[in-house]
This record gives sequence, C-alpha cells and structure tokens, in this order.
Amino acid sequence: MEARPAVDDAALGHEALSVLEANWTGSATVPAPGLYPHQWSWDSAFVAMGLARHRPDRARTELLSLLGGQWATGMLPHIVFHTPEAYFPGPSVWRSGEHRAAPRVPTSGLTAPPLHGLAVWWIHRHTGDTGFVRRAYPALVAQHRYLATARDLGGHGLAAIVHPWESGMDDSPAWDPPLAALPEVRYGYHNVELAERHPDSDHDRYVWLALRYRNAGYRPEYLRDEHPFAVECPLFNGIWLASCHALAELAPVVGADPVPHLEQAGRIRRALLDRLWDGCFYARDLRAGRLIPVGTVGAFGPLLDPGLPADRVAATVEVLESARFMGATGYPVPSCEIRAAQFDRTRYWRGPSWVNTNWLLRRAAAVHGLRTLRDQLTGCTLRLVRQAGFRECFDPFDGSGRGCRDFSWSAALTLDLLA
Ligand code: 2M8
Repeated sequence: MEARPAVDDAALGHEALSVLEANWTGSATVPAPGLYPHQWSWDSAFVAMGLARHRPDRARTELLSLLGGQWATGMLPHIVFHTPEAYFPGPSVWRSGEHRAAPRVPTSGLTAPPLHGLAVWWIHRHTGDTGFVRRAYPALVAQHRYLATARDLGGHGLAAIVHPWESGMDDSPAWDPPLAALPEVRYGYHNVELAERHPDSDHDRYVWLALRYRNAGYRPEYLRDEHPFAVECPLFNGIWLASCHALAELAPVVGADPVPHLEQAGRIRRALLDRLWDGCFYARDLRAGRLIPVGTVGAFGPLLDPGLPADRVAATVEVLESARFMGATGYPVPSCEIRAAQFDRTRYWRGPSWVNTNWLLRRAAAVHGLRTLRDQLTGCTLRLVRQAGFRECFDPFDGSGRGCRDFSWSAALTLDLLA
C-alpha cells in the first residue's frame, strides 16, 4: 500500500486547491485529467460546494456553466462537452444537436443526481450573493419540474433513473438485476480501466441502453412505455428531496413562494417511505415490480431529508453504523454492504469508499444533529486523503487509493471537511 509523508491541514488544503486549479478549463472543472475530460453534472455541484468558501467566483461560474447545458425540457444533462470530444460516449454518440430542446453546447442525453439546488443554497449560505441565486433559481425550478413529470415513471412521486450512469454509482450491484434482464450485446467498449470495473463488464449494455433512448428521440413517452431500465433510487431521490428543501429556503430570496417546494419534498418523502422502505431503503426496479435486495450506500440518501421521521432516522443510522457498513473497517462507508455476495473492495461502486458519498452522509448527520457521527465521518474521510491523496475512490479496508489521481470532488470536499 502506498504511504504519503504526513501533511498538516494547511498543506492538505493547499494541495487540494492546486488540484482544482489544474483541473479548471476556464469555465468548468473536469473530474480528473485524462479519463474524465469534460464537465460532469454532480461532480460540478460537489466542486462548487467545496470551493464556496475559497473561490466563490469559481464556484458560481462552475454552476452557471453547467446550467448552460440545460435542455428546454428542464433536463440537466450528466455531461456538458465544453471541450472537443475526448471521451466515449461523446457528442457524436449523444447527438444532442439534433434535438430541438437541446442547448447549443453539446451534452449527453441523460441526467444525474439533482444536487444543484443544494449547491446553489450552499453558495448563497457562504457568500450571501442574491444575484447568483436569481440567475440560477429558474433553471432549478425547471429541473425539478422535469423530474416530477417526465421522470415520475412509477406514478407515485419519485423520479426514476433510466440508466445506471444517472445514479452516479455506475457499477453498483443494485443495477445488476435490471441489467441482467437486458439482451446480451457486444460492442467492445473499452475506454476505461475495466479491471477496476464490474468483472463481467456491463458497459456494452450501458451503451445499448443509451443508444435506445437516443434513437427514441429522448422522448418521455418512450421512457414511460418502452424503455427497459427504470429504477427508483433512494440516493437520487434523497438528493432531490434535499434540493427541494434548499429551493424552499431560496424562494424568499427571489420573491417566490416556498410552499410548492415543501409540498414536493413531502410527496417524495411519502413515496420513499411507502415504496423503498423494507427495514432500510432499497432501490425499486419498476420493470420487474420489486425492490432490489442489496444494501448500498444509496440506502442512506433519504437521511438528507430533515423531515424524515425520527424512528426511520434511527433505524437507518443503526444500519449505517453496523458491521454491514461503517462498523467493520475504521474507514469511511463503503459503496456496498460488506456482507453482500456482490461486495468487491476493488471495483468501482461495488465496495470502495468514495469521498462524495461520505460527505453527503456527513451532511445528513449534521441535518439530524448527530454530532458524533458527523465528526466520525469527517475524521475517517480526511484520514483517507491524508493517507492516499485525492484519489477517485479508496479501499474500504486499508484506505489505499484506487482509480484516478487528482480527482476534483475528493480535493474540493476535502476543503470543506477541513473548514
Ligand atoms: C463515473 O461515471 C462515468 C459515466 O458518467 C464513467 O464511469 O465513465 C461515476 O463515478 C460518476 O458518479 C461520476 O460523475 C463520473 C465522473 O467523475 O464518473
């Protein structure tokens, strides 16, 4: 295992800022040089929150350039291609330019966890900049409307993801059952380090799914009636709920009514409890009509809701602190529960610990006044980056780094953890 010389807080913060400087393109931050050379949606929201105290100018520009990729439908794409095609699938695959609702800048046709309301709220909280809120607010309202209409595929108030990439937890074992129901395809899609991905890589199926959606003209009717992958994810919906609360707090800043956002939050909460709860939160496969019985870090997304009933908070935190998740390792929460047959400490989103999900859990602990848990998550996440640097993810047993180096959200959220 690699070891780094000990670094104090000031040096760590300085290193984090240098990584973010190097990954800045002039209008956006790439997640990492090389493998991720464009602007990714939830990565940008994390980067903006990490930069809010240090470089508020950059945090604002980051989010506004991302919002520049929004479609007229309200859909906020998971990738915005400000820079020439250097990633697969790139603009020539998504062909957003052929779609009437798409903006001028090329984008993907999928969305990502809707963290942006929370990010705008966060920047306002740290800067008090109301002009920025006025610019961003209408786009956020449109994004939430899109999720509540085009993406409520189950008809019960939750937004469905229609591709594993939309979850942000690409290779999570939670997507194995819905992916296994798709036909076998072989395109030979090899732009990534497959050794660290799913052993029987599902990437060809990912591309197949994306092409089906694209060939159907990105139509919501197609998603509702025909698309074979539709899942209600507790992390995606927990993040949406947090952003609804954020918009309710931002509404008075722009002279708008907070009530619709609180009503939306109530609808999502009720649906999470009615549809995704079985002693803990699980994802629901809408096409198979059942819960997907594997515990992942996504289970804790609903903890971001300040209105989650106290008994559910307690039960969910009990699972989080148990040997199924953080009780076993002394390192931050892994992406999949340790006792699951699918758990793999080495492969993307199938075991490793990620700084962004642990930062979200720390935020959730703060929302519920759980100070000990919050401090514990802060300490063990900082331990990872002190030990292994700003890697993309980390081995949950020994903390060694995996995936890319100089990874933007690991650097940006470290700045926040150090504050
Ligand atoms: C990973 O996702 C991309 C596809 O969007 C990939 O695997 O190539 C995920 O970790 C996702 O959460 C993240 O936003 C993206 C860029 O960091 O990489």
